[in-house]
Amino acid sequence: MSSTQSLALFERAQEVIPGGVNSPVRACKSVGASPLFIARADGCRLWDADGNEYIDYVGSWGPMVLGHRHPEVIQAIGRALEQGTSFGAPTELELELADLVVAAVPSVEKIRMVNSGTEATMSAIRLARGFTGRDVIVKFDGCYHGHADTLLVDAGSGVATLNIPGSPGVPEAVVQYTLSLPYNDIDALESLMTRRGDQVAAIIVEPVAGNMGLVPPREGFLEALRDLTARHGSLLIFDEVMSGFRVAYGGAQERYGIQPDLTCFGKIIGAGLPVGAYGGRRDVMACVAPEGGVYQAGTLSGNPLAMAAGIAALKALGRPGVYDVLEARSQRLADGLAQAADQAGIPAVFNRVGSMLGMFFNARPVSDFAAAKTCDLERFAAYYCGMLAEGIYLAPSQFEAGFVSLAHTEADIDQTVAAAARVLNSLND
Ligand code: HOZ
Repeated sequence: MSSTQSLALFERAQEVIPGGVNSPVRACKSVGASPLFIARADGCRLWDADGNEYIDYVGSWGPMVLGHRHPEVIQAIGRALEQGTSFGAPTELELELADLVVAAVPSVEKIRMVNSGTEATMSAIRLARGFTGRDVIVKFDGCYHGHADTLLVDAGSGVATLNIPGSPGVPEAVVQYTLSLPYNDIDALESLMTRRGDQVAAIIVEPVAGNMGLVPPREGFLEALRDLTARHGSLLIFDEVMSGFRVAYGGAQERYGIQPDLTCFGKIIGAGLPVGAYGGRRDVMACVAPEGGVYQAGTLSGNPLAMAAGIAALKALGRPGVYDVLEARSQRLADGLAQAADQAGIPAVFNRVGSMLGMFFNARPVSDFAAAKTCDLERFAAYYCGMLAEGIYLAPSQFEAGFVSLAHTEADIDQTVAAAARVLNSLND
């Protein structure tokens, strides 16, 4: 496979873009590779600038639940485009998308559209502080809630990939109120809430953690979060940027039967266009300006192209049977990969919730960030490069999740498993 064009573009990009990329993990540094420049995508496939074809399990980091270029999404964007690209004024489209989310997610009574997951979590934190009059925020090690200053503490995703604790440029004073606990550790949570519960504005959590690889919530963890926040008058914020409309139509909160006070959404509700949103209890959302005093604004919020794409995607995802198909295809992939690793004699852990997957080169279960960090990252890098050479496009970091879409057929899954078997066997040589 030649990568001449991608390499040349990366050379040029490094001259004018920091690290040659607009988001750090894309640089592929931790797997010792160079990024592919993508020319186009269709269904579950991508083509790079050199014309090489790949089966895609990144799906633009999650939003492509329907696959790339879903016809209804493309048509909806086309129709919206004819009317104009941005008005900075209310539209019927944003109302329609809000109605769809409110109908799908019972804990969300009102919703505010923004432009990214980062903006959604940042705004939800401000709202929680404004509503409760408290300052302390609790998060979990290895969860990533975007790059707002307050939340860049022991974060996953790119921060974990680069193996840094936080970021220069974030003043100590800004994160003094952010406390981070081990994911899935109910004892640590209870102990903290007993000591400081009356100072905690909110606990924010990825109900299915997808930024330290894929780590499911252990039984009772989300229930404990709900119970402790309610008992101490703190808000529970679910960051469903990845899991919303992904692990079930109503997200992780539907799958696990837990109602948070606030929920953050991201790219999925815009079918991959730049969208985010935060929503929740009516009394809490009433504090958002102009209804209340907690300020948050944005010219591109509720952008008509993004709203149109999101409406089409949510309507398609709401059809009967969609999540059964996703579940079955994802199960087939996870089982196939586990069997391939087993036959190759390579210790590996496969975590899966719906169509979100994580593969760790580790003999022991991975249920938190500490465990994810003990995995064999060199082996992951070799696996990543081997799979890429086989035409399988994975996230270039063990601290990211993989995503199956409706466009992945059983034949695509079987092709992937066969490739993985060859690569895993070669890792043993
Ligand atoms: N941190 C993002 C996913 N967890 C990756 C963003 C990107 O590179 O597009």
